[in-house]
Amino acid sequence: MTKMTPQAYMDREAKYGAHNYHPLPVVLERGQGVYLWDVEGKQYYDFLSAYSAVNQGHCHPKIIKAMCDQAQKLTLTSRAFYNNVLGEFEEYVTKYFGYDKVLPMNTGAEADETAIKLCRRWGYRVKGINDGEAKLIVCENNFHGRTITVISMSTDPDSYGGFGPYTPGFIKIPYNDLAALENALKDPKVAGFLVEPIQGEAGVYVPDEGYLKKAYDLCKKHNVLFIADEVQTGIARTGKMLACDHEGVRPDILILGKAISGGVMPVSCVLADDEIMLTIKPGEHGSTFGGNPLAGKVAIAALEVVKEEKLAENAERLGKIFREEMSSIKSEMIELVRGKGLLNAVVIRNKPGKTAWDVCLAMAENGVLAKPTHGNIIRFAPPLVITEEQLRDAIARIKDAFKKLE
Ligand code: IF1
Repeated sequence: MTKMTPQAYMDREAKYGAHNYHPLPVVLERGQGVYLWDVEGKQYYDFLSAYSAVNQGHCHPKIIKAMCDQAQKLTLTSRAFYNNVLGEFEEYVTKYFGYDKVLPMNTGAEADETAIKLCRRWGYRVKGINDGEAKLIVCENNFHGRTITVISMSTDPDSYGGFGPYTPGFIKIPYNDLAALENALKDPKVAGFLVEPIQGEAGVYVPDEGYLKKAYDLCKKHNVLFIADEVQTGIARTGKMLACDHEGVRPDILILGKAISGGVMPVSCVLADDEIMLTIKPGEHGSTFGGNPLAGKVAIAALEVVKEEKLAENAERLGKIFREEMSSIKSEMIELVRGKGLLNAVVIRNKPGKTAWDVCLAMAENGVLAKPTHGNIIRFAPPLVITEEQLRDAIARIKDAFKKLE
């Protein structure tokens, strides 16, 4: 069997797969830690980490072992019956993040949908909003997933365009704008405020220092739930276990996904205290795979790795070095560098032949993988297991890519 060329792999996907992505022309075959290898054996540093799902590094041995051991025993029972793992995961993750209860799902979008349902249900059963009239405040330029209700919150035409009609009940306000939030909170039908502590997809927008805490306090003043979508910013990515931890904010509803499984399989969940969580009764929400035993064991191992390997501390320390080094690059192309921990972005002054895409192609040539968002922003998010030596090697390759394009 002759080896397929990279182009043959890409052509096959184009022929048989939906065209809902435009990937960089790299065909990957293996991953280990911070490294990826393509089908021709070329090695890369992964600076996307599957959009922050692989914080623990590719194929982490402890997580893979947990998966393989459980996979030989029992992978799925559905919630029609009990099993011996779900409770172990529920106890572990609620104590890990400090909440009464957890509702396990699979994807981030499902967890956001679950949070919206919990918030509305709390609005009706606890706050006393008329049934069917609850509203949720969201931020412009948000990204919470791709389902119809979630894109109904979006202000990005690429996300919502051509998919209407949309779910009603969302009030959109500017991000990082406390006056706009205070004004929107005057509406007594508002049940919750859903926010990303850092807007990842929008281009790693870090709000002003104190924004999250003040927003939380305003929500409490108006008996409104503060809901944090930490699907991308959570699990040590920004230098703390949660991005909300930088301001000591404890969300009323916490949404997790991506790296809670170390990128090994889809696992997501919503954490809340009893007053909120118990408003959903048996048979009113769930999913076939939500809380399956395989996911439970994988997530426990993935979360243990975060603490055992001090990934938050590593992200905090190396993130500072990354931003310093990137800010020192003398290049007309670089407009600014921003981020927190190892969630960073470089804004590019796009010119013909010198766009963010061209930079990503040049970096791939140099063995570093990253991808632009919104045309001119390159997000840099390596696995949090990266060492200083590996980071500095990758930075040298990134600098060289910029130099080649000058
Ligand atoms: C794609 C973006 C990132 C998320 C936050 C919920 C979800 C995501 C803060 C939904 C997912 C992924 C989705 C993926 C690319 C990636 C992405 F560019 F789309 F926006 F990371 F920034 N909340 N983000 O970031 O989680 O349902 O995907 O498990 O859709 O292209 P999911």
